[in-house]
Formats: sequence, C-alpha cells, structure tokens
Amino acid sequence: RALETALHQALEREEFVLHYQPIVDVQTGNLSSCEVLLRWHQPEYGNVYPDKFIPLAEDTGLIIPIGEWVLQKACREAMIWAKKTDTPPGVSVNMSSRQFQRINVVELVQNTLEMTGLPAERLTLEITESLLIVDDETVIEQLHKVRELGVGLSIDDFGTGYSSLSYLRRFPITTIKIDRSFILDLTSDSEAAAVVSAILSMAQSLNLKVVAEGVEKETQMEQLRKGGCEYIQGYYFSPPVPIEAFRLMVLKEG
Ligand code: G
Ligand code: G
Ligand code: G
Ligand code: MN
Ligand code: NA
Repeated sequence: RALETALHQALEREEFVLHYQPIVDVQTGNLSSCEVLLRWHQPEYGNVYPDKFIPLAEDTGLIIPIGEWVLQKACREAMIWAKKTDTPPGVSVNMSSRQFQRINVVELVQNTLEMTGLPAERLTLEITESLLIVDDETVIEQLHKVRELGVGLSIDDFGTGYSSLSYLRRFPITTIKIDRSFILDLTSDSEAAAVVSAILSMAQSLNLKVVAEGVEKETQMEQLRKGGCEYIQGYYFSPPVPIEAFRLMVLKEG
C-alpha cells in the first residue's frame, strides 16, 4: 500500500513532528506537564492522522523505530525547558502495547534518559488499559522496572476499556487519565458526573494522580476543580501546539 511505503520513509525524510499539549494544575493554574502527540506531515497526502498511521505502524513494526524517535525527541526537548524555568514541566509520552511486546522498554527508557540527561521523575509513559489485561509476565515486569527507574506510568483513556479495578493495585500506576467522553457529558449527565467523582475518590484513596482529558469549557473545569481533580488537559487551556508555541508557554511560567 502506498501509505505504508510512505510511512517507511517518513522517519528518514523527517516528516514527523511532535506537538505538545499542556497539562495544567487546576488548583494553582500552573503548567505542570504536557502530553506529546505525534504528527505526520506527508508531502503528498497532507497531514495524516495518528488514528490512521499508528495502527499501520503497529502492524508493520515501524512503531519500534518511530517510538524510539518520539521518546528521544521528547526527552531532549524536556531538557531544554529546564533552561527556561526553575519549574520545568514534565513530559508524557504515549506508548503502544506493541512496544512492550516486541522490545525491552526498560532498556529503551534507561538508555534514552542516560543519553539525554533527563531526570526520570520528569518522564511519564502513557499506556492503555488493554496493555494491563494482556497478563504477560514480561510486560508486567517491564512496567515494574520502568517505575523503579522513577518514571511515571499513567493509564490513558481510563474508563473506556475493560474495567477491572484490580490492576490499579497490581500494577505500579501513578496516574489515571479520565477519558474525555466522561468530561464531555460531565455537566449535563449525572451518570457521567457520578463516574468522574467515583474515579476521583478512588484515585485519592489509592494515592494516584488524576488528569481530566478533553476539558473544553469553563463549567467543566470548575466542576472538576471543586471536585478535587488536580490536573486538566484540553482545548479550554490549549490544543496540542507546535514546539515553538509550547516553549513560549514554558517561558511564561518561569
Ligand atoms: O492527538 P490525536 O487525536 O491525533 O491522537 C490520536 C491518538 O494517537 C491518541 O490516542 C494518541 O494516544 C495516539 N498517539 C499520538 N501520538 C502518539 C505516539 O507518539 N505514540 C503512540 N503510540 N500513539 C500516539
Ligand atoms: O488538533 P485538533 O484539535 O484539530 O485535533 C483534532 C484531531 O485532528 C486530532 O485528534 C488530531 O489527530 C488531528 N490533527 C490535528 N492537528 C494535526 C496535525 O497537525 N497533523 C495531523 N496529522 N493530525 C492533526
Ligand atoms: O488518546 P489520547 O488521550 O492519547 O489522545 C489525545 C487526543 O485528544 C489528542 O489527539 C488531542 O488532539 C485530543 N484532545 C486534546 N484535548 C482535547 C479536547 O479538549 N477536546 C477534544 N475533543 N479532543 C482533545
Ligand atoms: Mn494519551
Ligand atoms: Na486519552
């Protein structure tokens, strides 16, 4: 397929860029960290969406070199922020389950931290619930070892997958990201509101951080803030932005 051929060449042709979306401490208003989102500017097809090319990258195995590139680029960038402010934001990188299944993510992360000099505490890996239900010993071991390095582990799209709460205790998770579908209905649907407040109180008793995703409106932000949610991500503060724009946000913090 033509798109597959193009994807094979995308790395060496430097067609990928990273965008950064702020994760804000909603109690203080401070920029706390950010999520890194991969963008592919393909000369012929224009902007190709991750929803389209990430599955293709996973099927072809290209997710391995692409994932290495993303992690290295993000960690290097996060080091630059420390020169701009005394309180540099952390960086959160999406990981595909295939990466844990095909390579040793512990080695990848350890090497990348050494190469870039980024303190482990400033890196978080975003994984999905689907990785946790695989029940593969080598995957579980990697998660524990990554956590032992000091790297954070967050569950992306929380609440949409196979919901077994037991893995929150079995795995060394540090952060839950509430899926944006719950935030969308938060102020209009009492069931969505109930789910969100249940997640918040559970997270509090398990000592987990919570990020609410897809916050677009002030009313959503206010309700989350009053409910004790600490971190917020969404268009209300900012969409994912190119690196220059994000560096300006970091500068303003300093
Ligand atoms: O930002 P956007 O809606 O385009 O992201 C779509 C999806 O692509 C998200 O679910 C996100 O997790 C995924 N994604 C974005 N960047 C990366 C990346 O660098 N690696 C992986 N594995 N997934 C990513
Ligand atoms: O960025 P925006 O808020 O428009 O996000 C809507 C969707 O459009 C996102 O899920 C994302 O996948 C996609 N998107 C937005 N900007 C870009 C871009 O620059 N490149 C690519 N490939 N996809 C984008
Ligand atoms: O699955 P994951 O959480 O990794 O994907 C994050 C995606 O959510 C990104 O593609 C980003 O563009 C999108 N996103 C970020 N903020 C908002 C928002 O406020 N509203 C909506 N609809 N999408 C958002
Ligand atoms: Mn994510
Ligand atoms: Na998500």
